[in-house]
Amino acid sequence: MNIEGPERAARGKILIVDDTTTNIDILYQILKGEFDVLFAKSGVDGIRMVREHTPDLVLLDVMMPDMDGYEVCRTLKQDPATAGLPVVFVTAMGNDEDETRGLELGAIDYLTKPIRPPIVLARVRNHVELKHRGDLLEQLSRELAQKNRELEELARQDGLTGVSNRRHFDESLRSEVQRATRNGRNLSLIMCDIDRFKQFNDLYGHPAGDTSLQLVGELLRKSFKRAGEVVARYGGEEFAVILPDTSAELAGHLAERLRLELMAHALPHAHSEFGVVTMSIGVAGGLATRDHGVEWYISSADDALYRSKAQGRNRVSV
Ligand code: GH3
Ligand code: MG
Ligand code: MG
Ligand code: MG
Repeated sequence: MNIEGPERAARGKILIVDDTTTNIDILYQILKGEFDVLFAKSGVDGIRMVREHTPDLVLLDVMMPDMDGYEVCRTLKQDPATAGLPVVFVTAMGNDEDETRGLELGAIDYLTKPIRPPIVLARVRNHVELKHRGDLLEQLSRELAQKNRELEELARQDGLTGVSNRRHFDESLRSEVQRATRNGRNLSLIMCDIDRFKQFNDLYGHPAGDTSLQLVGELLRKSFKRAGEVVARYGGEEFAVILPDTSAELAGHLAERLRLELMAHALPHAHSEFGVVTMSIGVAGGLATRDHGVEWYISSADDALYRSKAQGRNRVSV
């Protein structure tokens, strides 16, 4: 982004808060040529206008009847939404104590009367310029943070199917096993492998194979979207699902439903004994304990998957 961009070109917006009309008018005359000028005649009104109009700078009188300038400044600085707004005191109270107090409350500047117009104008210009630069930096860092989040999200995804990739799966399983062990909770793992997929590719071509993988990924994503559930592409045509707080029995039912849903999609597969694309599924689960670590989940789900293959494919083993 260009630091000389549109934000820079916008006129600064100044809010004058002063209970005396003459003071407002003097400042208005100095600033009106270069800035949009708003005014409020009491501290309470001033704070309301800051929230409504988000000015770039506040010129704040100290002595006002209901709520003095120090109190206004303190209020603005305490609210995160207005804390970054530069406050400049403009006051007849010119002794060191008053000025110190104003600056210690967070004011960026302290101008004493009588007002010297060129000095006021030059200082206001500088403060508004700094405020604009600060705003721009803040916006940039927000955009960067957003981009960063998007990149992190991408780094967790499998490029073809959009489900989690193997790396994210490994991390998630490790932390879920730890969590379930610590809290004595159920945890289940589902492993799915598409049946006769090599033949599918050979018969229909690799691009059609990719499309089928995408469909299976989408089916899995739709089936397991509760918070904490992780759907991942474990390898080529293998998918895995982590199910926190889920018993093996329930995971088995969910896996069976998934198997049937894929069959219902009826993707033709002429070289399969079922005529359509199917998958074999293995489920491992139960209470996580010290004996049931990450390796146990993986090898148990793998063993169950192997049984499904050996017993004729297109089935779920727990
Ligand atoms: P089984 O029923 O025993 O699982 O047989 P299978 O053919 O599915 O198993 P095998 O492991 O022999 O073959 C897996 C095939 O999956 C091989 C490969 O062509 C295919 N495959 C793996 N990754 C991809 C991919 O990203 N895109 C496509 N189109 N095919 C893939
Ligand atoms: Mg006053
Ligand atoms: Mg395989
Ligand atoms: Mg396979």
